[in-house]
Amino acid sequence: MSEVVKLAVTGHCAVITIDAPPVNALSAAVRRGILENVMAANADSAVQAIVIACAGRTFIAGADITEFGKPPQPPALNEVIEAIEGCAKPVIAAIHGTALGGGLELALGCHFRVAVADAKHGLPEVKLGLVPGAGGTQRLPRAVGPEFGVKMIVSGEPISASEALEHGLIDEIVEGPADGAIAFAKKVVAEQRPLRLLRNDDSKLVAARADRSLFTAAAAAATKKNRGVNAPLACAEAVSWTLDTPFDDALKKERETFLRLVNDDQSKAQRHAFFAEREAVKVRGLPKGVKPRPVERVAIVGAGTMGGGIAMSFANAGIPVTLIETGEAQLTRGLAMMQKSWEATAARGGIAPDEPAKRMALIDGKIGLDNVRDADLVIEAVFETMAIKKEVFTAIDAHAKLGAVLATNTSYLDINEIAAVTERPQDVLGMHFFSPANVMKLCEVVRAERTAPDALLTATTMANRIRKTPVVVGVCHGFVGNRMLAVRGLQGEALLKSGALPDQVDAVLTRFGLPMGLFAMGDLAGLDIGWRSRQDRGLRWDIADAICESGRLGQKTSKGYYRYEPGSRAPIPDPEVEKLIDETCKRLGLTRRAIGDQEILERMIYPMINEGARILEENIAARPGDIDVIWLYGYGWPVHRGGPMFYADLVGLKTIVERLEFYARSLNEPALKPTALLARLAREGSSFASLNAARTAG
Ligand code: T1G
Repeated sequence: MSEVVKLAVTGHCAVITIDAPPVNALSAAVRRGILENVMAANADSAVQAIVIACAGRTFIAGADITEFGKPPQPPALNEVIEAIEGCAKPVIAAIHGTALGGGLELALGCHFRVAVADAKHGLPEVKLGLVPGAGGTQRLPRAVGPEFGVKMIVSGEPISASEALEHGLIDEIVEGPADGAIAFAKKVVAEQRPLRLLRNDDSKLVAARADRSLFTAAAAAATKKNRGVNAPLACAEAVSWTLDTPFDDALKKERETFLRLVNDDQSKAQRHAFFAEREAVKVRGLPKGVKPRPVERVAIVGAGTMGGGIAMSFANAGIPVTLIETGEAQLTRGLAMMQKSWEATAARGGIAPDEPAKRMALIDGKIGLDNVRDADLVIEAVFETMAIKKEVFTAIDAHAKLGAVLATNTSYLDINEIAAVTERPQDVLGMHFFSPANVMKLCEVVRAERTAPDALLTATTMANRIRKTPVVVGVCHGFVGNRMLAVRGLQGEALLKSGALPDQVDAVLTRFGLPMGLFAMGDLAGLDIGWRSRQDRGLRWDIADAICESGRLGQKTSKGYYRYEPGSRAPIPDPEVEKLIDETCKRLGLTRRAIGDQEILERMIYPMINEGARILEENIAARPGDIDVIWLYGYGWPVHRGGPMFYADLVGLKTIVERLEFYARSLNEPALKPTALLARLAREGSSFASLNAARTAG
């Protein structure tokens, strides 16, 4: 008898219940248990209908992703689904929580589907670099039509129960999943409803079969922005088989496609990202039993772009915020920016029309730092200079309640130094959000030397509560993300001196899959930020400084590394910049040369990987996967490439070490020499994945 799947017969209805926490994933044991119990119920003459339900928080949330890449264990999911579909008695799926992937595919093999009102239904395989591999590409379009089906499968986004009912994915919305399903089953039996096998129901395919353009337009719309990513196109192609390929043949092709993709590096990268994100939020090294402090109200100091975005993130999660500024004008401007942003989202249908007012009501605008007094968590987001941060933290320390967690949103500065101006360094830490703070998922939670464990846990818990991805990092200049970004920026400057131009470097990075190139991003953020930071630290970057000294500060001055037409953000290569680069290099006695794209890619990415290894050596990040998560969610690293450290394993650490040694020598740049950790892993034929496994929370 199965440990994870139970059968109970009440009246003439068999209820098969899957109980495999945390998400009832379709492990081999679950598949076996379902098959055994479906066969038993089907063979039991007293049973007139079969309900498949789940215990715990959700219906089956998919195949067990931890089994991928291992030898498949019988029974295959397709076999289980075909047994359900072939039952002589009605089989009803009782959906609650999230019916995803193989879970929804199993429900699609049932003759009927009912769901509770807040259930979600989706085929998110594309987010793992896959196609649905158990008939989803063929059954879902037969339930909802190929145009809506291709949109669901290519986006991977779940739909609500009401949408599922509207599109014919489910038959009824019920109160309690199992009880509702039993009641529905009794109706089906009483009415002697014919069993609906989606494999035999082509009624929703007729229109698109008659006019294929209906489908091709939907497929084109769904796949338009997936450059260089395999799964979305494969998903669209698989759905197209509903129009011209017999069901069983299409199922075979779907399986072949799935097996091809599951062994593809892109899917391995996306599965790595899935688990790395879940690993990163587990804070290592905390004493047993430590609990987060309660947080009812948050105070944000500073209503600028970052402060406003952070305040929005908390209000989005329904948490009251005191937004503090020093002057009325700044406060009014900050509140207006938030109101405008929410209204724009509501206008796009992103939130309900009454949400902007509800969320604004959660924001209490105040003048004066004494207003931090009621907050359990204070987040400072003021000007990025140490003097101002210290002044603000001295005032916060004087007014904040005992036990409040005091966080700074600094991007670079030394939090130990900030903590030292307070009487409570144990309550001080960093919460480094990424702009735009109400959109970007990443929050680097910076653990200072004296940060108390429960203060740290409070910050990561609150980041999770506002749907951010918190990654705990240590104190150093730039923590993890910006420290690696600075290394890339230095190489960008060096590449211009070697002979590349901004648009060539940026094109290599955007073709790699990054949302923006290095120089275009500098123009967007403002080149004076880096310029001031270099001046603070007595550093000179000849070309970057010459660009700034000529008044080219980026988009805000309509010119930086590029020029910009009035009202446009599109970067246009500017001969003036090429001239300035040439003049600077001549003045330095440098001879520029043609640079190949491969050299640009290597000199952009490999030094970042090297810096990531250095960060791991210094324990500024706990795991290589944490660094990947930081780059995936803070800088838009393409998820189908898994993150810088995952990508390093794909390239091979030995190759990276050899190339770094070559550039260190040929460019006479000792800083490019491989770090000890990277050299050791390469020498041992090891990988960051092995380091990840060794450092993953027990
Ligand atoms: N397999 C294995 N473990 C899983 C899992 C899965 N499908 N989904 C979640 N987990 C683990 C997760 O690692 C974490 O573990 C715990 O469950 C809680 O997850 C044949 C081939 C369901 C919306 O892509 O989207 O079906 O860290 O922290 O925020 O065509 O999990 O606690 O040890 O995310 O409440 C398709 C993936 C698979 C769904 C719940 N399905 N999961 O979110 O909890 S491919 C998916 C999710 C497939 C078929 C194909 C979310 C969730 P730990 P969590 P959550």
